[in-house]
Amino acid sequence: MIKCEKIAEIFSKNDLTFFSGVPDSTFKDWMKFLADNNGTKLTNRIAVNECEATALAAGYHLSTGNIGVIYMQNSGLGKTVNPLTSLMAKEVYSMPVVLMVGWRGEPELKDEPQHKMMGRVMLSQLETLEIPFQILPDNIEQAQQTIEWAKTKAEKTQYASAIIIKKGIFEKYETQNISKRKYEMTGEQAIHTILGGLEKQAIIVSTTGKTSRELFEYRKEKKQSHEKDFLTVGSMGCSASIANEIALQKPSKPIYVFDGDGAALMQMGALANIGSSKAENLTHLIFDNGSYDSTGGQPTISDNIDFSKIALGCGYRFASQVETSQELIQTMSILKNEKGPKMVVVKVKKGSRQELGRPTNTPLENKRFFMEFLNK
Ligand SMILES: Cc1ncc(C[n+]2csc(CCOP(=O)(O)OP(=O)(O)O)c2C)c(N)n1
Repeated sequence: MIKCEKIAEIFSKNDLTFFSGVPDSTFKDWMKFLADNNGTKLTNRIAVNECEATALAAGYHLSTGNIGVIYMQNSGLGKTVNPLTSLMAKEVYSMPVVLMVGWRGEPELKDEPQHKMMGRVMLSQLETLEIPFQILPDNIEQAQQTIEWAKTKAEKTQYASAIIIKKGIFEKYETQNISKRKYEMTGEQAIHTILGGLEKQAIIVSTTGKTSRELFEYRKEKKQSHEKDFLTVGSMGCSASIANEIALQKPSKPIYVFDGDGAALMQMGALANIGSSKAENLTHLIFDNGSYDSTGGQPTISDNIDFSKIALGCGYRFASQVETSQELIQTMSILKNEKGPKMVVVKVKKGSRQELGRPTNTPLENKRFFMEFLNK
């Protein structure tokens, strides 16, 4: 395993001091280290999505002449394709950048279904994009060579090179700067409070990560079936759009989105479409824990923005923010008399149960039962 401090030194020595991206659990300790800053000269700009991170690296290069590093889970590689091919490519502005890509779904290793395909095609996708890559070795001397290689390659080609990060490479790092956000409920408590008062027919589309896992566990614990829930196990940021179209297609059914702040930020443009399409039966709940909890609790920028004002500005008919269970119960009851699209931002604590399970149904089973229920 590699110590985060050592890797930071190597990056610094190579003038790779600008980092931007969306977190991944394969390098969560490195992310925690970056977030703390630790007196290093490294800048960490957590981006709302990987496309934005690439654009930030372009802005960094234009203003300093230096090379930025963009980090991502391989699920985010697709989001970089447009700026890589139409901004950074040699035929266009020819800009150097180093990608740090977390390898989820590595063939032969156990991983969740949403990572399998990307894990299988990732290396050939990099080849198609003409991006040379090396896998970060699990030893500091060789890791140093890989980082130097990536920097030199990007410099020489004035385009991208990539370092692939396998699971378990970084040594454990404990966050020093503990979040000072204090809210009454956890995300799971808020989910339980809401589910206790929803209509029997309510349909839920939940976001990737812990929210879907908590929803699944709730149903299991209450011995309820899972047919009313569509668990978006991947496709971060897409749940609200999936739910919006379902709401438009099924106007007589109450449709709820269980979203995360990171996911809502990732595809914030979707709010404009939801607001414009005016589905009266759509309620968008954002469990705002100020972090990417599912990938290690790295901070999001949600505390700087007001989702409910943005929703109203986009045309939602109702939007509110709550911080306590009492406010949540009151708001959920007021909501019933309001027309959608509606949004409730639920400010919650960071963190979840250690022993939180994962859905035991396959995505295909989830889809089949959900479609049967939706079309009954
Ligand atoms: C395009 C893309 N980038 C990154 C990820 C990795 N990822 C999975 S869940 C998650 C965090 C989601 O944060 P949020 O929506 O705030 O929900 P929370 O985890 O806090 O419950 C991230 C970054 C991903 N799945 N897809």
